Amino acid sequence: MENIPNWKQILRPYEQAVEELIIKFNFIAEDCKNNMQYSPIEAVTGRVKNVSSIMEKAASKNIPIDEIENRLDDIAGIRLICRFVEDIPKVVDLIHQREGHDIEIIEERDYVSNPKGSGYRSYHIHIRYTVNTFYGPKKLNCEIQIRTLAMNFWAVNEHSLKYKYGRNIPPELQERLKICAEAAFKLDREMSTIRDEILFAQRLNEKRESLMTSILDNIEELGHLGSTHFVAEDIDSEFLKIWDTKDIEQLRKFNDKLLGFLESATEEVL
Ligand code: 0O2
Repeated sequence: MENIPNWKQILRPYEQAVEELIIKFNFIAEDCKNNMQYSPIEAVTGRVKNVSSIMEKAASKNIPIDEIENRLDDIAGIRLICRFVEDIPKVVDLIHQREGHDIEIIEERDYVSNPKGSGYRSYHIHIRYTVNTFYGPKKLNCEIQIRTLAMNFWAVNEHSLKYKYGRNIPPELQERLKICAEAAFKLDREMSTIRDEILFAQRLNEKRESLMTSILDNIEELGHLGSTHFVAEDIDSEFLKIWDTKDIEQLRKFNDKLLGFLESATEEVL
């Protein structure tokens, strides 16, 4: 009988890899937002495959236990979710830029242009990633899946059904899932036609929120300084009026006015 592997110990570096990669991709997303006002990465998730799923996959591919780590690509898995299908190649480019640095690209599979028979769409990149563990450096296989929100919605639901039917989904249900996959892809294409409008609205919302935060901070600060310019009721009622209009230009002017008050209030204190 084969010895039972110490899975806890084997999977530990994979946990480290997943955590590190989640942090790295979240930083990339944030930096994209700060520098280009938009990130092609909407959300980052990751997981280490559970032991029963590893064993099941290894058995289905006739992989002996001692070769599992070398031959299974997705013990560590990262999922990068995009809003729009056009974002997928941009995310792929971001990953290509890291090739040879912290990531070694092994293989790419474009199930977006060539969906699977099930209807599954996603872009897969198999990488090798080195983690520095307590026992020294270790190179690990990891799969990055890049897909849109709509593709993810489909895949997550289909995955649940696969579990329910032990991977043998009845043919009639499979057909309906294919129709759903096409509907999800149609949704992606339709959304792309109004992409600019959506992104403009998103930027406007973010600008409005940051102005609101700044206005509330400045009002609070003026209150603390007890400025002679600061008549709480007047400021409050002016703020509520402008808040009702939701007009960015008026919010900006009001915020500039508060900043002016703050400047002279600070001089008064000094
Ligand atoms: P889990 O539970 O998500 O980990 P291969 O024999 O090499 O072609 P392999 O190794 O499965 O097949 O690679 P492939 O096809 O690139 O699939 C890897 C992973 O992609 C799967 O892992 C799923 O996460 C996802 N995937 C692939 N096809 C489908 C599909 O039809 N439906 C859904 N929902 N996901 C899919 P696991 O281990 O199968 O599953």
